[in-house]
Amino acid sequence: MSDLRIAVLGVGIMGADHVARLTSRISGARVTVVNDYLTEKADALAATIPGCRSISDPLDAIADPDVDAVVLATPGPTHEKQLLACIENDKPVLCEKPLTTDVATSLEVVKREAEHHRRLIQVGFMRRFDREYAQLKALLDGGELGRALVLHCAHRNPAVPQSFDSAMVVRDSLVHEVDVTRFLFDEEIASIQIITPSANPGAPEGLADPQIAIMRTVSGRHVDVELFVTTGVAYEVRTEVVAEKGSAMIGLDVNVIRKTAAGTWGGQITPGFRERFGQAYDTEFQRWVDAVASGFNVDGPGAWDGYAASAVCEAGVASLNGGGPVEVAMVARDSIPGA
Ligand code: ISE
Repeated sequence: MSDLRIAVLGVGIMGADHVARLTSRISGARVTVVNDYLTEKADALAATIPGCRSISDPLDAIADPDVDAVVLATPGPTHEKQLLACIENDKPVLCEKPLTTDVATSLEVVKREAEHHRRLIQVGFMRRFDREYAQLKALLDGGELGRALVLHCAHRNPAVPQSFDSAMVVRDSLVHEVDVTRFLFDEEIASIQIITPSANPGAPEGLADPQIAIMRTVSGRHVDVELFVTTGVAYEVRTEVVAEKGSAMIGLDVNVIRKTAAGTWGGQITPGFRERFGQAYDTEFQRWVDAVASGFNVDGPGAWDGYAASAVCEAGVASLNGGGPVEVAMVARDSIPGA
């Protein structure tokens, strides 16, 4: 079979990473088109890849006959239009989170895909493809620990861009634990509260950091998440499940532990999410390419998962602004046939 021809839209840090992985580590695919609002950037990248062109209009890139499938690494506010164009052109798409930036447009995308009668959209919640998360999921599904009752998470970033505001801690960072909760517990989240303790003096003025998220699932299970995005130290993502017959933790980030003649003991910190989740991104992309090649198009979280995450984050931002727990407003999945 010939290689899948892929257009990568948005070639900032993540998009350029995806171009590199598709070009060098993923089999069965090649990048034929790149696009970015910074046209020179896309032109320069295209020039380094044999058989690749830069197309300046994202919708033209999606419709191009030399493109079988699309990767969206563009800014969130552009996703709705680009996802709808993928549906109109019947092209499978792997869309970096968020699906869209608000609940109404996310729901619209879910409906339009359902009306199309062919699943096309996968959302880039890459943690589901991380070896440790996959092992944790298998452990829970295997039943050895009994019913999972509580999830404790920590999500720490050494730093975030200057443009990061308090709501982005919810929409950009917590969104991963929202998806992890739904993935591990196989149920929707019913309510969320965001607590803002004393801010880190090192955080930019006005950024509520750290934040504590408390979520409750529909069946009443408890989830807490410490979000701290300006630690100045390392990238740390820890997840502990406490269940009826035991507990399990991932993300201790223990690689090689050394003792040195200088009298030191320890290992190396992980600097960022691209290093921590590099394997997860590679596995996600290989499985997506294989799924598209086999006609299934989606092998992982889909449009519904993107919509559910948007709904929880919207409630999270309302709690951040208002203080108390906020109920998550979602339509019932079976009210949209095919979703
Ligand atoms: C970033 O956008 C990501 O997706 C990372 O996985 C997350 O850890 C980080 O907090 C976000 O800003």
